[in-house]
Amino acid sequence: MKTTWRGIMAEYAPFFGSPDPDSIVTLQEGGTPLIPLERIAREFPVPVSLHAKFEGANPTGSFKDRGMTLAVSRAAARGARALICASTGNTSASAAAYGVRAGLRVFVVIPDGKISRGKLAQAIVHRATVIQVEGLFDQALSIVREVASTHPIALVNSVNPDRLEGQRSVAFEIVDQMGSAPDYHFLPVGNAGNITASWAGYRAYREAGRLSSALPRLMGVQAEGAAPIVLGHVVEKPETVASAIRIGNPASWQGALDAARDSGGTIFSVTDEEILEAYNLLASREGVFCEPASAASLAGCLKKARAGAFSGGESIVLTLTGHGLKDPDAVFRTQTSEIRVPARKEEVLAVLGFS
Ligand code: AN7
Repeated sequence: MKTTWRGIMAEYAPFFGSPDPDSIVTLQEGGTPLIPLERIAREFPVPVSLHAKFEGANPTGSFKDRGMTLAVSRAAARGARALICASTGNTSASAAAYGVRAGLRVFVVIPDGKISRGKLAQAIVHRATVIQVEGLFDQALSIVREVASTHPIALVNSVNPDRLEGQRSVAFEIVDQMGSAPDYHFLPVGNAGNITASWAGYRAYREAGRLSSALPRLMGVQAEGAAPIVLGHVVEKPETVASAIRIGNPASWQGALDAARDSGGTIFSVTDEEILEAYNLLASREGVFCEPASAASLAGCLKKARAGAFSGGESIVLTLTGHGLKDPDAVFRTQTSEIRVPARKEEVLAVLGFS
């Protein structure tokens, strides 16, 4: 058989303590495409090189798989029988898949009625026990943290350091794909684990001698209605169309601030309208379908471009954190669907403009 991508723990083994291959629980996550966005780049006021790291191409459709392979492998090796997480959807989908692969029971605690249907379907199909709490993600997270600290069940939220350790791999791959780090790396910020991990990844790669160019500026983008880090205080009632990042009290708050400060980047917010504009632009101009939260990265980049932040020639990477199929309702909420005609060739030709 041809050599295939073996998943991040095998591909970047020295960065993960060179694990015994038999101990790895993997769905061959990572190895995701770095897609040029030339049509969108042409709209920028100055020429830039723009790429999307399409994390929707991971096995469960989001970047969470990078951390889950580590967290579940190590939990299983320690003899865990069950996993628990709180989630806005993607973590639960990933935990459910990796958990079942390791033969563990999985419990997911989600905010009532607010997670997208695709993600809920994943948790259900992998036989996780889904517990909806009548409250927000932040409440769900504090409940599972308490439960896991006092009961024999492994917590696989990003407060588990194994998760962030695995999520560093996105930076390794970007450097390998580009041959250097980009000047700017934009990504959505919810619980703030991913920006913390991406920054740690670039630094680890440089310390290991695998990145000789400068480190990128990390540009974290929150949704305006769920922007605690930007505001500098907890948001009691976060609201945004981007349900994945509807989080009012991020666990890795300090990590995000450090990443932005130490890299010379920033954390700022965009409106839901800007998120949806970017979401539609990616799908309709580039053929790239990501979920709304993911498009916050492009929305933020466009906002900076329009404000004159780039002088020309910069290389920019956007993390598109999750696949658009996670949340198909987001499409139908804003766009009309099919054209209906009687089942005759003439009717179809008329729509094609050939009559
Ligand atoms: C598509 O699944 O928090 O800032 O519980 O699903 O690392 O939290 C998801 C977060 C961005 C934010 N994009 O990343 C969960 C959860 C998508 C996401 C984020 C999430 P972090």
